[in-house]
Parts: sequence; structure tokens; C-alpha cells
Amino acid sequence: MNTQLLHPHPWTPQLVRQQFPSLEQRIHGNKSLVYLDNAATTQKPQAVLDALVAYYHTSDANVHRAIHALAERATNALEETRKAVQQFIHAQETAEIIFTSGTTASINLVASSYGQRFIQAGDQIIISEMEHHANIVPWQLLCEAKGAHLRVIPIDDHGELIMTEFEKLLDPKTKLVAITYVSNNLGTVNPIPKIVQQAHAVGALVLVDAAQAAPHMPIHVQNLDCDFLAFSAHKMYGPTGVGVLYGKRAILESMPPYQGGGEMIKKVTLSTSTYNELPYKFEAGTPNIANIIAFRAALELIQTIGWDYIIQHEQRLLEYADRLLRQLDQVHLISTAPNRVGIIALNIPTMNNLDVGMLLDAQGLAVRTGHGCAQPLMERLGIEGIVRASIGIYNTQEEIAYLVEKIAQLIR
Ligand code: C6P
Repeated sequence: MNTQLLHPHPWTPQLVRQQFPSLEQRIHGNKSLVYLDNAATTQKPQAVLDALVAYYHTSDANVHRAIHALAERATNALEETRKAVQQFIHAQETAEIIFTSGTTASINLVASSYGQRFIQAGDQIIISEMEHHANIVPWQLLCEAKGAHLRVIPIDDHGELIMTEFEKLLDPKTKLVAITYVSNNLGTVNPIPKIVQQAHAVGALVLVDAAQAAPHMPIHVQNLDCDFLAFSAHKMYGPTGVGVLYGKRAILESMPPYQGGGEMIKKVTLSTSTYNELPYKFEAGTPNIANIIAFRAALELIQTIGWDYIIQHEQRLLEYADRLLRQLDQVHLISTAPNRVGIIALNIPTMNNLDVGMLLDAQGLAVRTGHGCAQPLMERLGIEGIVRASIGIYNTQEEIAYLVEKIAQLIR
């Protein structure tokens, strides 16, 4: 990643932390909370909490239905978030932004709807060895239902995709490549523009799982030229239960509705129905109104802090962690890709991961342990699981030093 600041910036780690009241708390007696489980979910800034309370105080109504004042406020605020998401990922229009409950729901929407209409027996879908289960299982279900084949791009020992193997897998039977932008367990940033270009050359579409990319780097769907892109609000300082599916308009238009119900219809009779225009065609039922509205405050905070600051700060912490951890002989670093964001994954071969997680927790350190919802990746790496520290915008150099100090103490 480019860590050069393009212009001096007034943000400091202390100012960023002040936005997040939950970071002030003490746990396990009187230990400061050191929250390093950001890839699982992030803490929420005061602005998001305020937006949630404000919605329930002043605008609690269903959207796109009634004409009364509260309904209009709620509808406008929800559509403002859609606009903010469109601008955040540089989509062409708001019709291409569908709200879901998370990345998992976004991927399942595509697998069900696109898959139902366009995948046939003998077709091929390509994923990779580093995918989260959410970008594996929906495709397995689809392939099983349709008699299609799931192919897998292998990774090398640095945790990077072997692109020559990807090229070999591509053929005219390939209908879709579903690939993560950033690995949730390795932090590896995949070469999405190249993957899209090569997939399109054989007529395949590309779905990008951006759950771990959206919090750490700017995303420009038009430049990437991806066909679908999915991410979750809760991993980028927004509320839980909100996800986004971006899709190119023409492709979304060609897909059948995913779920039936209110909001997604134009006209219903007892014998047949016609469907609403995009994006509502894919938003059956009452959406997660309060949380979608509050998500905008998270997007605004990221933009106010700015990518220059975020990228430089997080890369510095990552490099600092790597440098300190490499000095500990007993630590086996798993996340080693040269181009990576946010993730420090390790094993201490003499210790059980769960024990490490529990002992660190007792010191106030929140990390994740286990297979990281990527069992095939663990199998490829020949390990049971990992201890994973994942960085967010509010983490500090002192917190990284504290993590490494406590790991060193465990080893001793
Ligand atoms: N990864 C982690 O600790 P949902 O749960 O739908 O918001 O996101 C699913 C998902 C999909 N893709 C990637 C790359 C992800 O990292 C995740 C969620 C969390 O790594 C929880 S398992």
C-alpha cells in the first residue's frame, strides 16, 4: 500500500479515539479495553449512536409507504444513506445500491437470483482458497442445485493468489468469479482489476466480497469494473444488520427477484405479480431502517478522517506489529503477504490458540481465535486455526506494543 500522506492532516489517534465512547471502558476488573477484533466487527462512533437515537426520537416510521411527516423523514434519511453509499463506492446511480442484512445476505442474493436464471449444468464458478465461508457455501449450494462445477484458485505460501492457476481455470464455461478483495484471515489484498479483466475476457461476471476491503481502502466500482460488490456496515464503524449489494444496473435488471413480499412489487393480483423498479425489486419487506440511516454517519466519519490518514495510520501499525513479532522466535506469523491490510494472524506452536485468546482477553486484549470462518484456508495452511489481531482506525502504536508484550509474556 502507498503510505505517503498526500497532504498534512489534523487528525491524530487521540482525536479519532474520542469519537468512539466504547473504547473508554475497562474490562476484567480494571483493564483498559484494547479492541483488536475489528475484522469481526468494529466499535461504533458517537455519531452513529446519535443518529440511531435521533431516528427513534423524531423519525420512527416505515419507509416508502405512508405520506405522513415521520414517514417522509425516515424515507428521505434512508435514501440519503443510499446516496452516500453510491458516492462512497463510486457507483453510477443509486438504483445499483441494494440494502441487505450483510455481506452474507448480499452474496446469497446473487447466488440465488443470478444463479437461478443464468447458471446451468456444466457451467463453472470460480472462487479462491482464501474465501470466507460466506463466499464458498452459497456457490456450493448453487452448483449442487444446478449441476455446475466449483473451481478454486490456489494460494502460494505467502497467502497470495496464484494468478497463473487462475488463468488456467478460466474458460468459456466460466460464468462467474466470486472473489474476496481482502482476506479476513491473511489481510492479503487481491488484484481485483486484473481478475475482472481476465474474467470478462472469457465472458464471466465478477462478484467482489469487499467485507474486509471497505473499512481500509477506497473502492471505485466503476474503475474496478466488477459486476457485483458486497460489504457489511458493521465492519466499517456502522451498525449491525446492514449490508450492501452493488450490481451493475443491466445485470440487476436481468435478474429475477430474490424474495417476495412488500416493497418489491408494483402490482399484485391473486394470480400474478409485477415487480418494483431497482433497487426496491431486491428489498422485500421492511428494511433495517434505523441502522441503515445511522450507517451514513459512519461513512461520513471515514470520509472526514480521510483515506490518506486511515491508510497511513493502519499501515504503520501493521508494519510496527510485524517488526516486533518477528523478534519473537516462538511466534509463527501466518499473515505475510507483501500487499496486505489490517490483519495480523499468528500461531504460537507451543500453545493452544483458544488459550492464547483467553489469556490475552484477561489482559484486556480482544482478538479472535479459531478458523476465522475459513476452514479450507486453514486446511491449505496445515493449521487448526489462528490468533488474529485486526486493526481499526482507532488503534494505537501503544496498543500494538501492549499486544506484543503480552504475547511475549505468554511465551515466557
Ligand atoms: N468475517 C470475521 O471475523 P457478515 O457476517 O455477513 O457481515 O460478513 C461475512 C463475511 C464475508 N466475507 C468476509 C471476507 C468476511 O470477513 C466476513 C465476516 C468476520 O472475519 C466474521 S466471521
